[in-house]
Amino acid sequence: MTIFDLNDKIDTLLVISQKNRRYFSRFDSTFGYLVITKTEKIFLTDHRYYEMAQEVATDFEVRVVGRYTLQATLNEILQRVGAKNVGYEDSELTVAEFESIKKILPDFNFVAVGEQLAEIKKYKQPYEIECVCKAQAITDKTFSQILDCIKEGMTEKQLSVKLQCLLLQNGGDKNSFDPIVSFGENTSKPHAHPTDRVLKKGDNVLMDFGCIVDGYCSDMTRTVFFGQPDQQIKNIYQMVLEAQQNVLANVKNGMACNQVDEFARQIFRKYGVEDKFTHALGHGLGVDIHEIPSMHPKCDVILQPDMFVTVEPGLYYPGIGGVRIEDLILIEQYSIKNLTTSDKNIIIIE
Ligand SMILES: [Mn+2]
Repeated sequence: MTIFDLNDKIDTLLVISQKNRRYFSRFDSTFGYLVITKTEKIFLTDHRYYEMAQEVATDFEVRVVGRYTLQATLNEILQRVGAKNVGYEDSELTVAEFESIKKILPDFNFVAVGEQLAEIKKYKQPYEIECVCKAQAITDKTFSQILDCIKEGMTEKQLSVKLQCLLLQNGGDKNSFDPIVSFGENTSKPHAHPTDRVLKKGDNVLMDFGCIVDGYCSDMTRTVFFGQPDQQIKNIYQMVLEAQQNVLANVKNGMACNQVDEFARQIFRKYGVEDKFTHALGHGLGVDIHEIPSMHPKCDVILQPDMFVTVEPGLYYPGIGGVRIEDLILIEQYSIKNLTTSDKNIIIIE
């Protein structure tokens, strides 16, 4: 499936954003333009990237362009390929960027294709699946190593740095997002920023982290206990685990996201704690850490083979703490593949 199958109004796609340039060409650069038609693929970039782009973006004709020659070169190429209706990334460009593009390319009609691009990116190619699997394997390995690094008196920030070092040492190219690391009462904030809060016996420790390998993200969350937890937070953990297991046992190809979300919510409803699950069940990922679909009660996107989604129920009690457990799954025709292999039974670090 290509963009031209999803939008028959356009004859050419102009890619400007770094993420989508990376997506289509597999080459990461801070400056460049892709011109894609049904038969031609051209990568314009400057001298800093020219040689590398030729090596990596092998199915593109790579051409050098400077900031001062951009207008003339883009016009010349678009005319040569016979462009009339040019698809552009309305969901990636700023208003100013789009205005400036229209100004330097006045002879072409621009058509917004952001939604169709997201639709294409939703289904992963074998190469993309391989990258995400590698990234998640590194993330699981990092989790197994971080448990030995959790020590009394360390701060959330220090644990976050340790996580990031391990992700890189294990082969990650960089973080897929700033890790969320929180202790004790701070774990009730689902997206807590690490602070100088010091780890004490009896705290729970929430870690949500991932890395990028060859442009593709991983994502996982585990909540562990430092010393014996009190019964209340242990109960919270068991409810979250039951909700996640109910999803993993039932999710399959062909289901709507809101149906899948309901598998978690029905467990929480049974215990009367539904109001403590305050976010969506999960999300797609790929070159971005959050891609479509978002699995929430109003999302009717159907899960289909070659889509990734995270499954991350959580319960949050302000002043007390929270628990989230997140796995990353790949939808396959007759089953699902859970990429996250780390243990989910209660882990108590003594
Ligand atoms: Mn996530």
